[in-house]
Amino acid sequence: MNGYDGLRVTVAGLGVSGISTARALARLGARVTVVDGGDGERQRARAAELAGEGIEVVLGGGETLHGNTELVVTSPGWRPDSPLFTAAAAINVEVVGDVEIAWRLRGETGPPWLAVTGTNGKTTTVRMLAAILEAAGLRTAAVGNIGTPIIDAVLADPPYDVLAVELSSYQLHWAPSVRPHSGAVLNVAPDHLDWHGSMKAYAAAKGRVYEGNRVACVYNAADQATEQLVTRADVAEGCRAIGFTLGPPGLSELGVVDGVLADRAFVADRRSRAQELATVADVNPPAPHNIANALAAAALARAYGVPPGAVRDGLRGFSPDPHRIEHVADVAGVAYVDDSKATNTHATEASLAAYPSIVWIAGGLAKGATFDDLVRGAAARLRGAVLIGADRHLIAEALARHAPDVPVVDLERTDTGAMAAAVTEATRLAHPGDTILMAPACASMDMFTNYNERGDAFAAAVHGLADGPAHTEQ
Ligand code: UMA
Repeated sequence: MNGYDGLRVTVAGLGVSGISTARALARLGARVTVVDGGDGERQRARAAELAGEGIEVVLGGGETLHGNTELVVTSPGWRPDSPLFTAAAAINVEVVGDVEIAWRLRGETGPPWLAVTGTNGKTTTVRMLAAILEAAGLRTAAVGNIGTPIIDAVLADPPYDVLAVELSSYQLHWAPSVRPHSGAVLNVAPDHLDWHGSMKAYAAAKGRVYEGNRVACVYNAADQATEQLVTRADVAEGCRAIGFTLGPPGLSELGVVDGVLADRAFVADRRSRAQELATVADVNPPAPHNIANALAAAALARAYGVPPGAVRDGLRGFSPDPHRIEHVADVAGVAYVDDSKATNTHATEASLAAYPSIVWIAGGLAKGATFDDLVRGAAARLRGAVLIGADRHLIAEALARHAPDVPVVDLERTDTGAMAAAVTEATRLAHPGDTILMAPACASMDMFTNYNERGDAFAAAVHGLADGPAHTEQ
């Protein structure tokens, strides 16, 4: 007998997390209905599969609450003001996310969670963390927002020793009782403001990763907002605040000294000594933001008791995901760089800062962001800009205000050839020695399935250039 047997549950969303939640709760005896606003081929195929497992699916709806629901489990992408949740609140039905269900099922009794959130770098950090834990001989997985549903991970048989968990602000918003072993906020910059309603609400959601931490709250010494979130968190007795810095580490910090990643937090004689963990050259690529990711991953691993040698071996064996400041090709003296993963201004700022003369391909879904600071900071390095996607006018307006002399090509088309056209236009603007940087500062879903597809389209267009003239017909 468990708390879900016979419970009438509505699962909002037939995506990665909704399917995992529906299956897990149905197996526990819950009477599950999945609702989804979509009614496409993909959803119908999934619905048929779940129907075979006794799970009801309602497509093309999801605004009204299904009969006698006692609990709503939402997928992270659903906005908190969705009519379904208003309907649930009106009759006092609880709404939580799949991460909350994972915690309720096995949080206290299953593998400890080493949890990472932040505006940028969390996927890389979680992957680095998993690599380090594996190098220490532990059975682990990188789960959560990274794409592997966390319910599946907590129920895995045989069980994991420890989990490297990526949590988005959406997931944290819907997960009030999660209490990680240790947590890290890498940075906090404006993103997803349309979803959360305000910067304050967004930061507060991120801060939840520190709630109930038992060993370490890991923060970024260069980002005060992360440290403030630690001070506001309610943590277990004895839990320590651990900073990471690109400079020499102070007491209870991890940092960098003479090209060495050094730990002054998890060594007994830390008042007088630092422990070498790895060298900067062990981090791939050794760019500053990535060294910060490595330090955060190392801090969480050390909080879990991983020895220094495993930190080094894990980092050495780690290779980054595609679409993160990825050099695609050089054509006629121009470098083409894919940073499709830069879905917000904070990430784009880091990649624009890395090149002296840039033709910038940008645009997509702005998610409530403004672009003035970004454009003002990069104006002197812009050779030109090519704008794509639904909210490109917002970037065009910022360029007109802060970089009026920079030539801008405004691409109206949104068909499958649009990225090739953008690459062609950018190539026209570029001079030898320039970098054509696709770092959109926006989400991709107006034109692509996800940022991977957007990056692949860019790379295909660049390779098309190298082979001959790019496809430009309308
Ligand atoms: N849907 C509705 N109505 C809505 C919103 C969505 O019916 O108002 C339906 C869609 O038709 C779709 C389903 O809900 O069928 C999708 O749900 P979802 O958007 O929550 O996506 P999932 O497939 O469940 O994936 C989610 C995360 N997605 C989001 O947070 C948007 C994935 O993170 C995550 O990997 C997965 O759970 C497993 O945990 C992706 C992401 O973009 C990578 N995250 C954002 C980010 O990293 O910036 C937060």
